[in-house]
Amino acid sequence: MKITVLSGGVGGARFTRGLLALVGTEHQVTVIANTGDDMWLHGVRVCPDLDTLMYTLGGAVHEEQGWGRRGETRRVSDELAGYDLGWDWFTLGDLDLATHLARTELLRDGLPLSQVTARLAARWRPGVTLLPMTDDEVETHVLLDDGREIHFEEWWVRHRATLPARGFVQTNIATATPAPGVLSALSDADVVVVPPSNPVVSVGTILAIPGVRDALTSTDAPVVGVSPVVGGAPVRGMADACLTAIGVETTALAVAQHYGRRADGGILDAWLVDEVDAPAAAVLRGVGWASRAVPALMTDVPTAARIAADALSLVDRRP
Ligand code: FO1
Repeated sequence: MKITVLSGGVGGARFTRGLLALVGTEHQVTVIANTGDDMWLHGVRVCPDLDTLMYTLGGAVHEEQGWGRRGETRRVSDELAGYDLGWDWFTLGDLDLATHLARTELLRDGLPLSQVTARLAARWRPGVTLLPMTDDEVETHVLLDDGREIHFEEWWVRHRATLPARGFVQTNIATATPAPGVLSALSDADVVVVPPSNPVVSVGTILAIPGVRDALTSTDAPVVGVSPVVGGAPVRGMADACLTAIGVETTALAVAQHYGRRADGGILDAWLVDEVDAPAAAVLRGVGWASRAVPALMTDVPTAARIAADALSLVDRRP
C-alpha cells in the first residue's frame, strides 16, 4: 500500500513514527514536509520540519523537545554569542549544526533541496521517502496587527505566538513548484493522511504550493485527517494562535470544516477526533463525513500506531 503523509514538525513526525510501527516495511510511506519554517542563519540553511522528521524517524531526536538532537551541546552557539551574532531565542546545537553545514554544502554544490534531503536522510534511514514540499525557498511570515511582518519562527519561538496576528504569507509562493515526486505521491497514493500537524502554518503551507491542493482534491486515494485539536485546545504547540489569526475556532469541528470535505470542494474525506470531541464526529457524520472519536493522544509509539490504524480504517484501508 502507498501511504502519503503531509507533515509539519513534531506532531506529524510522531504520527508517522506510529504509522511506521503499524505498517512496517512492506508498505511504502512518503512524507511531504513543510519547508515554510526554513531560514538562513549564520550562513547555513535550517529546515526545522525536515530535520524533526529525519531525527524522529531516524531515532536521534531529543524526545522531550520533539526537535533537535538527543545529547546536544551548545559550544558553537555560545561562541557565536561571544561575537554578538545570532539570537538567544533560537540557537543551533553542535550536532544539529553539522546537518545544516552538510545541507548548505550540498545546496551550494547545486543540488536541489529534494536531493539534499534524500542524501541527508540516507544516513538516518527514516523508513520513508522524505520530500520537501518544494525545492524553492518559501518562508512563512506572520502579518502582525501592528503592521509588521516577521518570520514565523521569530513569532513562534521568540514571542511564543503572543503577538496578535492577522494572517500568514508564504514568500515566493506564487512561483514555487512542487518538488519532484510530490504530485505523484498524491495522485498515486492508496491513501493520503493529514496528521495532527499545525493546520495553518504546516499543512496550510504545503497546500499553498501551486498544484498541491488540486492534486489532493483529485486523487483517487481517500484522504483522512487526524485532529490536532482536542477538547478545544491544540495537543501541542500554539496552533490555537494560528487558527485565531485566520478566524477559525480552535475546535476539532472547526478545523475539519476549515479543511473541508472533498465532496464540498475541500481536501478531506474523513476526520478522526479524540473521544472528548465525540459530538464533533456526530455532527460531521450528519453532513456526510466519515468521522469517528477514539483516544487520540499520541502518548507513545504503540498509541500513535493504534491512532494511525484508526485513521486508515476510517477510510477502509488496512495494512
Ligand atoms: N525551538 C525553540 O523553541 N528554541 C530554539 O532555540 C530552537 C532552535 C531550533 C534549531 C533548529 C531547528 O530545526 C529547530 C529549532 N527549534 C527551536 C524548533 C522549531 O521552532 C520548531 O521545530 C518549528 O518551529 C516547528 O515547526
